[in-house]
Amino acid sequence: MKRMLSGIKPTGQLHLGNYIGALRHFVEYQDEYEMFAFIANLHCITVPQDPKELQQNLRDCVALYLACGLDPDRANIFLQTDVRAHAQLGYIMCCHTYMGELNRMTQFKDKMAHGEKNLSGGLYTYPSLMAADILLYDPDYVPVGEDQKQHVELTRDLAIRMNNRYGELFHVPEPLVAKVGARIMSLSDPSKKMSKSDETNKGCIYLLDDLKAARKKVMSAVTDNCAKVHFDPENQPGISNLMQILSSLSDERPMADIEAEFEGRGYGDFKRSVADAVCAKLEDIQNRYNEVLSSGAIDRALEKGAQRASVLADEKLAKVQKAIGMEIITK
Ligand code: ATP
Ligand code: LTN
Repeated sequence: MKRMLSGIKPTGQLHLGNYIGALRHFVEYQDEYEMFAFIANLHCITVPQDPKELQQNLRDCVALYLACGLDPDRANIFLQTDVRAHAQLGYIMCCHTYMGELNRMTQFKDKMAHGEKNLSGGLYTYPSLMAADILLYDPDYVPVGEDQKQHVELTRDLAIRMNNRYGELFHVPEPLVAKVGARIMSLSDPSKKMSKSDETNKGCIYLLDDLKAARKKVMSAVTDNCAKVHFDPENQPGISNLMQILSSLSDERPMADIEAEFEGRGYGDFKRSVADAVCAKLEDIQNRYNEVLSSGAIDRALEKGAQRASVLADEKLAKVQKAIGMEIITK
């Protein structure tokens, strides 16, 4: 069985972009692949966090994994810090990453360009830690949204570099970026991706948003004056974004099908259909989220997942340290 791994960094509440770009694929693939889905809590602290809020976000993230349909009996769900090998291989990967490579990572470059002050060293080196997260498990595929593709490509470069230098250590993984929904845009500014750092709170639909509020965000989404439901991300970014949301939430319905349904109809009608699809999905997720919270399933899932993940991760770390010549007593 081929293996798949991915993680989410819950620096805030999970949103529809996280669901459509990443989480729903974890669920889809859990039968076909051996799935590792973890909560990247080490990555969370690359930016300042309030401890109470962070703890709540981490718990919510696991609850949402389960509520969205990840099943601990089929997928390995775990917290990054429960498997110590992540931090240790992360340091080793950092020592094999060139500063030039880190300087080219767009997420860090964007933050620098915005003139953000006091960025942490952890934020700068986090692609090396992400490489360790992945390479510890030799996955074949890493399902991610478009914004993370560059990091998986760096992971591939690092794996090849270390394999050439020390002998075959890592399987070289491939990013898996879906054709539709890999970059859901902000509803209030379709030139930016939907993100938890949205200050206006109008462009981002959180999975735990009140349904009325979510509907309102869809109904006030920025569109255009072309008066035509047509898929053209360049010239009609707002409408195309809503079409991607609708298609992703309705079994990848083809864009031509959506265009045909709304031909000659106003944007109001179209937005109502998108809002209905979004609210139906949120309601379903939120009902299950409430069940999960009161069931004790979170702790059980994390314990089981960490046990399985640790076996693979510890073995890989030992192999790497030995190959590098870092150990004195070799087993
Ligand atoms: P944010 O910008 O909201 O902070 P992020 O990408 O920094 O998100 P995560 O929450 O860890 O951090 O993202 C988890 C997964 O969700 C990643 O695979 C990421 O590519 C995907 N993702 C995030 N935002 C979007 C989006 N707007 N559209 C599609 N996929 C997304
Ligand atoms: N960097 C990712 C989260 C993440 C991840 C990973 C994703 C950390 N480690 C390994 C896939 C594989 C983010 O910020 N979204």
